[in-house]
Amino acid sequence: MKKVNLIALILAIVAVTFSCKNDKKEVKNEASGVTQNGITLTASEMKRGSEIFFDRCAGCHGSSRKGATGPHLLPKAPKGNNRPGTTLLGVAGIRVFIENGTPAGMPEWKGILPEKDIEIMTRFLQVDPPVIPPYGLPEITKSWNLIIPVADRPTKPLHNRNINNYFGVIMRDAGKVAIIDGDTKEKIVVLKTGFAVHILRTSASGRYIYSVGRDGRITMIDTYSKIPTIVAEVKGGFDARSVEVSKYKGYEDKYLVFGGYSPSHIAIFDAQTLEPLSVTPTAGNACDGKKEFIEEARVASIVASHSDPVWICNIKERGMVDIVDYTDPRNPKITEIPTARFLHDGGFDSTGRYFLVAANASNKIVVIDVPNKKLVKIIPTGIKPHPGRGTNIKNKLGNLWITSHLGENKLSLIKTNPGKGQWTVVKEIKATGSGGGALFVKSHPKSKHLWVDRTLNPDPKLNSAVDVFDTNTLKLIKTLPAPDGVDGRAVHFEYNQKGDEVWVSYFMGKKNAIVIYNDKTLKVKQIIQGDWVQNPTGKFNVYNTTHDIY
Ligand code: DHE
Repeated sequence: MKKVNLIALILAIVAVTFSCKNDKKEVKNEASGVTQNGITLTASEMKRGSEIFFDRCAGCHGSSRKGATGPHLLPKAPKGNNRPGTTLLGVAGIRVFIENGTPAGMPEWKGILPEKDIEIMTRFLQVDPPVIPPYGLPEITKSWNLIIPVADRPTKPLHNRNINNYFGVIMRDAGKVAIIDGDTKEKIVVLKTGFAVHILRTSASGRYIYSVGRDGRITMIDTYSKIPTIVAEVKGGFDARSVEVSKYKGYEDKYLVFGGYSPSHIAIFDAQTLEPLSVTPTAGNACDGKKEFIEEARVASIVASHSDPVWICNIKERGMVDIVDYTDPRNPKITEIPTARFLHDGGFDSTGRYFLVAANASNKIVVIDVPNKKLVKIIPTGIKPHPGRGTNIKNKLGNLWITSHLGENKLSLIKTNPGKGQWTVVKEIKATGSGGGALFVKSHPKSKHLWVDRTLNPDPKLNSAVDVFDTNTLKLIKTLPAPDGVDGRAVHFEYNQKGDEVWVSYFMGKKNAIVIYNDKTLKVKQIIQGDWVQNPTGKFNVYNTTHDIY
């Protein structure tokens, strides 16, 4: 954050502390809008405020604004919370936070959100959040749209392309997914998939690509048709970040699981048609045994075991790892493992037996033994670990799973194979410059390189570059700035099927791109740009996603 912004922020905090805002609570909910504590929003401003909040804020502050990774944003502080209510901040105080971000990791929204939206948010955050209507199995079923029934789909690919090297690339703000042929680098198609798509996952056979967006919409894409085609859609909730499929032998391409942020629930679908099968709410007690009941218990990352018919679903605010047995998908059996708060993202070790997930409010990584449904260890690493799915490398220290950190400049390397040091941080390394902001790390079993981004670092020099380390020496080999003709923030990596190319996205700039590097020479191989490349974020190679290669 710039120095002048920091001063503005401190002034705002001082102003808040001494502010004596009118805190009369005369709530007047009208069909036409809301008036509360002297603040008025029209119905359309409430609608726009809710949209912006779900898109930009709910991820960190919670769908009901009670706080998660970020603080609560309620007019009055909830019981036991010492952060002031937003009415104390007032319009000017809220504006300072939105425009400048915070050193704790909140981005600066000035220049990203239009001025009109910022103004609406300064008022929206001072009235009670809109009530979230019920959304269960009947509502999900109503939203289900089977566009092409299974019987009408091809039985084999209607083209000669190599589906295993297809890349699904998210064009975040456009709500689209581009399918790119990784062999020829041609854009095959750009499909409209839903508002602010977040991740893609592929079916166990690799035939289908599923997307999930911040609007809770799941879209199913068939890669066997001549041009990849949307064959089914369903809305699993109002807000979501995760989707996964059954990968255990005998269950390939059978079931799909959806992790709801709002409502907080696990929903299971038929993976061939997206017909909804069951919904299990995730509200419950917190992991630390204090009998604190948590209503907003959002489902963060989900992975599918290859060795058992289970999904591992991470219940963020409760700090519970839920092992979901999908053999009876209408009545899934769930084993809950108490761990640490707030669970976010994670992935498998190189054997696929252990799952490692970030508990970002505790600055720890949790290790789960999947076949035995047991907690192995909770490992302190650094401020706000953010591994994505993490990545696995091997050198003289052993088999290592790596996480980056949002809150500090640190990569923690955890030994995963048996022997001295197993499940401890055996090495820490630093990327270039200072500060955190790293979101993703990536390597490949065939590569000698470890790639790291700094997407949320406030320094444009750092957030537009990527660092590459040698996996043997663990020394930084090169910092690669954005190539000529490309700008924006570098985010997320994906290898191609062969493991000799690395694809990096550049988003939130004027010249967004997907940059393809030769992993051996670290030279740019190709830059993909065009009108259709709109804020590209996650990239998912079919083979690597299907086989959990990272
Ligand atoms: Fe993500 C993964 C949640 C912000 C890009 N993101 C995930 C996962 C979760 C999550 C729970 C793990 C899914 C899984 O493995 O099943 N992300 C959230 C948030 O709550 C948060 C912090 C705020 C929000 O409002 O969404 C957030 N994420 C972002 C971004 O700002 C990113 C950079 C761009 C965007 O989409 O807005 C972003 N998240 C990604 C990507 C993945 C991801 C590319 C998949 C990584 C992978 O390799 O699997």
